[in-house]
Amino acid sequence: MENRNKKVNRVVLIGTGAVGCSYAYSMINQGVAEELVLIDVNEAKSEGEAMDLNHGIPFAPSPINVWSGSYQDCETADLVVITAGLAQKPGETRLQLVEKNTKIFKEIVKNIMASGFDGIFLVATNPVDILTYVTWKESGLPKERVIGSGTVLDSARLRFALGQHFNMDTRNVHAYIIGEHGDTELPVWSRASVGVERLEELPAEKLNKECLENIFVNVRDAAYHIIERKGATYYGIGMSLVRITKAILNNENCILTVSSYLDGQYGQQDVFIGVPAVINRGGIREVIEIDLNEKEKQQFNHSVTVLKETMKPVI
Ligand code: 6V0
Repeated sequence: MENRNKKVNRVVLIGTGAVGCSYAYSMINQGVAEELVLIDVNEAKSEGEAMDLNHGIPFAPSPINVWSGSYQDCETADLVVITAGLAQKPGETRLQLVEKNTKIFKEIVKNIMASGFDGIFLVATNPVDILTYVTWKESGLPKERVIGSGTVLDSARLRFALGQHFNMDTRNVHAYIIGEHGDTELPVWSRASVGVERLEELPAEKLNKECLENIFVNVRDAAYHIIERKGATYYGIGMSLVRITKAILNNENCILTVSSYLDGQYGQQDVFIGVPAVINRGGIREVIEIDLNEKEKQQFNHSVTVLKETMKPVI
């Protein structure tokens, strides 16, 4: 009789490329959901990935059903994660992908909604802020239930870099990157802290402005550096997506810099962009408005302008 009324958590993953599979692999290793459905336009690929992943399940922390499915499986899904589409080629910006991936997304979201899906969307495909907007528009779901990975990965990269600089556990580093997941993103130094010390109050011998700027530029350009070396980035984003998934399915009410719809916050309207938001089982509970300094405000507004300009031809 135990668990008679317990509903299992079902996650459907669309796109079993490098990012999708890194996500699936981390999901299994972290024991996050009970069901994981894999869908790809290349069916043989999603079938092969499901078979391979299943052979690791005896070593997973908890049981999980993984199979290669169809859009019909989205009907009862709690969460649909989209990592399908084209990736950046060396030297290509995320924004240059916009037209091709918007077309792919319109088709994918139509198929998902035709199943009767009524859960939460999590989008990772680039340019992520724009494709999150496309997903929201095409799905007709409430804005709270459409989430982009935003700058969660960028904030993780920043925390890692600061952790290295101070030789401190990244979990004790609090620092946010906000804005477009891309070239116009910005660090919110005014709110960053390591342990109990605010970064801005540290003496210059511990951290000077030039050093901070170098750390940020390396974080902002990390994808280019990785793509130059190995062709793509996927482990970091895979784990970032699992972090967001856990926040949703476990009703965590935790703060992550996801791509969220702005409806007046930060003085902006009608755009999805990376900002700190509280995430729980309902999706985005609330967007947190940081009191930015003048320079940060200008940079953030510039980021919004660039996104809106890029979006115009496809929306
Ligand atoms: P990949 O390895 O080429 O995988 C893409 C997958 O999508 C392939 O398996 C395709 O068959 C599949 N696909 C294409 N069209 C469709 C369709 N219509 N329906 C279903 N499946 C389809 O790319 P990779 O996994 O490396 O990257 C995926 C996306 O993630 C790209 O847009 C990247 O730019 C983006 N990233 C986003 C990051 C973030 O922080 N948000 C980080 C890294 C990559």
